[in-house]
Amino acid sequence: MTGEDDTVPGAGPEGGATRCGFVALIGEPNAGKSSLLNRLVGAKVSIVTHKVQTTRGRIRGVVIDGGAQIVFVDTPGLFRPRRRLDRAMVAAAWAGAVEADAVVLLVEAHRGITEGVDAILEALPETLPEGRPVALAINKIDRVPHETLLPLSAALNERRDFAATFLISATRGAGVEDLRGWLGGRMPEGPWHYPEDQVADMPLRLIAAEITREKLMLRLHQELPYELTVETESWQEREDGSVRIDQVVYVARDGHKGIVLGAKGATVKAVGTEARVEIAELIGQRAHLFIQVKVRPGWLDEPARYREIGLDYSDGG
Ligand SMILES: Nc1nc2c(ncn2[C@@H]2O[C@H](COP(=O)(O)OP(=O)(O)OP(=O)(O)O)[C@@H](O)[C@H]2O)c(=O)[nH]1
Ligand SMILES: [Mg+2]
Repeated sequence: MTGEDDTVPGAGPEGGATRCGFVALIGEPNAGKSSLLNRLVGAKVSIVTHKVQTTRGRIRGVVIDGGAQIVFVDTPGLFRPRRRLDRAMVAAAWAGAVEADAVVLLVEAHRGITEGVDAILEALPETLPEGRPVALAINKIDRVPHETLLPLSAALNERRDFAATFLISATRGAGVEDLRGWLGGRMPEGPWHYPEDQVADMPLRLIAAEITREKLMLRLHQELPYELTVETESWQEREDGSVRIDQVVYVARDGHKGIVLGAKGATVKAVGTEARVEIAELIGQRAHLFIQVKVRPGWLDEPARYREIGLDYSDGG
């Protein structure tokens, strides 16, 4: 993966050659990529909801397995994009796969080879450099009878010669350690990119904004979550050891502001409380969170809004 120059080189284990590499998690929206990332890393790095298109940018989680440091890249779901934001998200997902040392394709056990999975399988050979190992992870095995798994695995392996197949449950943890161990063994030799104790590579202000977006997504319905974005505007350490965080929720339409606020501000207040608790836990400090809701009709056409969440506006053009 390119663009790593700004990272702190970490020391590997004493003696012995270290290995380090990138693994991209790809799949349809809602396949469980972020759940798997969190499970692999053992910490909540990426937000998870029951809705599609939760992850927007590329989220990195870091883990050490034996002598290998594995940098997992959670990606937005792969689907047929229509809108600019969709296109930028899908481009980011494919870029994650192209730049990685290994790729894990997640397929949902209970849905099988959907049209979307079919399209991904079609696109893989023409998108990935030759020889790039792709592992198959059949996820959500807790949702199906076991006897359905072998036929699904066989059908998928007929479509592509996967380097390995794993039957996993990202939420329950089944099969996840095997997958991680296998990936660790495939990482190329090289120095670790991150200090040993680092689990994520994202600025705290972005993680904090993502946490608030997760709480909003869980409370709001229909198209609204798509049409909003959250940014952390300021992060001030206070003398008493607490931190004051100011965030803005941008909505695209006038009518949406009221929905985000809720009656007498009840919705945004509840969201703020939930987000504050989680942010405080994450940073190990008391947090004061202030959320403003602003109408910004054109935000979906503003490069800066894309940059803020780690996307390239021109990818959507
Ligand atoms: N039963 C079950 N549910 C799962 C499993 N893994 C993920 N889920 C659920 O599937 C939903 C989507 O999970 P995410 O991790 O957000 O999926 P994603 O692939 O990151 O989704 P996008 O970011 O929208 O592309 C959530 O409700 C998860 O709790 C699993 O192993 N078993
Ligand atoms: Mg996700």
